[in-house]
Amino acid sequence: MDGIQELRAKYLSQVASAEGAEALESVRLAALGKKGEISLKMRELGKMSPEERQIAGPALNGLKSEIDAALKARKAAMDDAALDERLKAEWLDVTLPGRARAKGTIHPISQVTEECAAIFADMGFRVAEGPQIETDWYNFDALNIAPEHPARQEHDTFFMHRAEGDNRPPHVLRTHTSPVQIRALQDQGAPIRVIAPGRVYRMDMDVTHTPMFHQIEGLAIDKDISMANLKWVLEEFFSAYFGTKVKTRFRASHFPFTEPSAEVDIQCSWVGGQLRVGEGDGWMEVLGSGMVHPNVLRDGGIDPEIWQGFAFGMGIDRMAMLKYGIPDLRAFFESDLRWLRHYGFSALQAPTIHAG
Ligand code: 2NL
Repeated sequence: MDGIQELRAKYLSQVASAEGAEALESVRLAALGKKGEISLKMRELGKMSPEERQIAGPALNGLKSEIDAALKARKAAMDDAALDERLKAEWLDVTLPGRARAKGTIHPISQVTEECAAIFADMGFRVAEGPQIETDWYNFDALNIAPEHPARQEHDTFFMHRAEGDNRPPHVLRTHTSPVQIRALQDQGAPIRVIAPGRVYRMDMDVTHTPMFHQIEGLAIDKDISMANLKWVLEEFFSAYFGTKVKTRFRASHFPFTEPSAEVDIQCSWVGGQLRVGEGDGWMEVLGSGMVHPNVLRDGGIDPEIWQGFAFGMGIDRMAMLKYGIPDLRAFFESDLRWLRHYGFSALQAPTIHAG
């Protein structure tokens, strides 16, 4: 049949020179599409005589297959070339060093809380937790704090607002973590050994006070717990915390919730303007403590004729400053650098920890 060779040459050359998938598709449509040149020719087969058809039929079919194969081959070649391009362009050097990320560190208050909890855990104390919004019964009455005590005045404590006619018992932001220990005593009974770390709130704001701070209290109740046990536990604690033997000094004091009560100092000295804990003949007050008052034991649901024990409370913020080298509360507020160093702020160097 005339023209087959011409068609063949025309379309094979168009396939060979087509650039891109769209151009190739246009060639396919022009040759093999519904209205393509070869398709139209095939439609004409029906009008031919059987002899003519016997020649033209196979020739057109052969041409169709040949162009089809050429289209597929060209498509495959173009895909290969595109893949090669991508492989060249998207090359990744997996041997390059990673990009270092600035890491933060645990907050000093959290770190010190965990350190303290771990030391007391070794002496059999478990961590107890409780609400930061307390009833005034748990925060005050249960601790033998009389209604006329100054801490119970609006001036010193954050009282929750009550709408007119709301007769629920008054609630406060806890002023110490003692209520946590009352709840632990009620829930678990005696004997008991717990510590209660957490946030506490007092209406105080000046250069040495913030309205929210952190406290850790401890409570040990059994049948024959004494002040001697208290002194041993505290000396063990301070020595472990500061990493050096630390002596304690007890001074008689008064708290409504303990009787007798003692304020506890730790041994320290000042060398070249730097505080050194566990050295020398100076003393620094760090803690309040005593034997739990019988009224408080009763409020905790246990019989003071059978059970007795000690309790203590100290400030976590202060303990953090002492250990991480902030000499007094004012330095904490005036010098952020030491805290930033502790946080691992990358422009600064590692913290220097000194004790003893
Ligand atoms: C201080 C004084 C203290 C307590 C806290 C306490 C708890 C219960 C019963 C009796 Cl459940 N006492 N806690 C006892 C003595 C002192 O803290 O000046 N802290 C910084």
